[in-house]
Amino acid sequence: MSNTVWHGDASIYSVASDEWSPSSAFDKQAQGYVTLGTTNAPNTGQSSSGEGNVELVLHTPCSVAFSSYTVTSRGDQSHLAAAQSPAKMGVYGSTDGSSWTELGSYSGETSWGLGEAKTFSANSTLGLFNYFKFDIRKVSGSSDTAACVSDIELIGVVSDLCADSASHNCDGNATCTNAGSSFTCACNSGFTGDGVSSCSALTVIPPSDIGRGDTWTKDATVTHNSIYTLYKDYSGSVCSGRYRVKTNTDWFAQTGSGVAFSANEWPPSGIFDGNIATNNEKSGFVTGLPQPGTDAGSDADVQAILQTPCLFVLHQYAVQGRSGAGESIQNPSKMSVSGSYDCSGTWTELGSFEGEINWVSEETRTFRADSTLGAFNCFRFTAKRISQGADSHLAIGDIQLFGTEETNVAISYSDIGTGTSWTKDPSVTYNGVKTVYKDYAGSVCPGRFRAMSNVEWWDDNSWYSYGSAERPRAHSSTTRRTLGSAVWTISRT
Ligand SMILES: [Ca+2]
Ligand SMILES: [Ca+2]
Repeated sequence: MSNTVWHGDASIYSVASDEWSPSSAFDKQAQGYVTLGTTNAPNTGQSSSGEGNVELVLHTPCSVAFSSYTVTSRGDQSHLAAAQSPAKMGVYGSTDGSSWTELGSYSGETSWGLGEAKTFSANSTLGLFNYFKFDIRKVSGSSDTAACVSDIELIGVVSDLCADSASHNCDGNATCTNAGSSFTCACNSGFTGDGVSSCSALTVIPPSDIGRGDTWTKDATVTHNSIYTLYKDYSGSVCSGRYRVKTNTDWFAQTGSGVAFSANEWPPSGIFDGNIATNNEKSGFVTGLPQPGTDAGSDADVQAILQTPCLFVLHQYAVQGRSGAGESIQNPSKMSVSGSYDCSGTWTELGSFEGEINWVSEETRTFRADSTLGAFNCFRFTAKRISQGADSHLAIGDIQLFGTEETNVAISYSDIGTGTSWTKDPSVTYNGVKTVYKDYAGSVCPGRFRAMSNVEWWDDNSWYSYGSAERPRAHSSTTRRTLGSAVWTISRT
């Protein structure tokens, strides 16, 4: 990476063979890194009084302590090697890419030949690092010009704690990342936890066996933006019930709600069917009209809404592109996901991504959602850009939701005590009638339960106790005595 635009950078979608990108400084090849002229100011020559700031940064998967480094000038044109090579440079190390420790520097190197390699020393005692910054402050020529290096080589020792499971304590379902003299652990996609003591598997919805997009039922009685919806009933053990998908946009080869799917239809039910989106299988979604690319002036608003039969806390979501290398440009590069209750009222944004380009066929990318925002049963995925510059159809091959199902809890206790064991409490009234309470110490919703009514009950003979006759004469003995058997089912709203 670099803080300065480089020579020949023509496209964000690919690196040209003659491009002088930062990666060319670390490839052991003659092709090097060149900044884009003097348009980015800092490529200061010897005759200038100031200093430049061209940063060339390398992030390494292993941790490194290096004692020397070799800088090689460009090898194609001697007058450019003499003018553009770094005359003054600072070298820094970091474990996070933001906090830097100076490891070495040189200055006054104004004489560079064609493809000349010069070796400088660095302080290897300052520790292990994963980020290395080479800050070019002066170029070798007199005038301000582009800065160029053909290659930079680090010579030192390498530490890779993550290479051996005996040297780190990450969970088996976590990924280890070297960080200086230590390492970090993060649970893999589909798992949640601290990465060390636990990474527990998240629930996936819709379940992978819910059925391909063309097995869902078109339903003209429920519409979204005047477009019919599609549903599928699932009876498995995970989040069972009716799943419904809604979109606000016509899709490719769309047929009517009373008509069978066409051969090359791309319905929104294909987004949530767990099947790879392939031609003629109705297993993915493609819009009928072109949608904005990354070069467009404004975003699209292509909605794919999944209504789920259970309340679900979303931790992650996996987006899969459609099958076919040429079609991958249709995959979303920008998307957000929001949650709501019953697809009505307020939508809460749970996550988003942007700049996701260069998809390969059938690739899956997983993104994090904010699981602290609560449980929802409607999830709206809004696709805003496709993954190429120009407009084209937008495709979503599949989306899987990773999270936890929120189960309903019954507030119904056989051990709370019969109604006559509750305490009468004239200090708390309801419509002028005293109430009765019971302190419950069970595991679900422990604390004080209070029962109340707006009318006096049968045979209430004392404020202080229940009389033996305090029972309904004209009704079954359970009607009024067993206050503790009232049953409510609560769910989160
Ligand atoms: Ca090179
Ligand atoms: Ca699919």
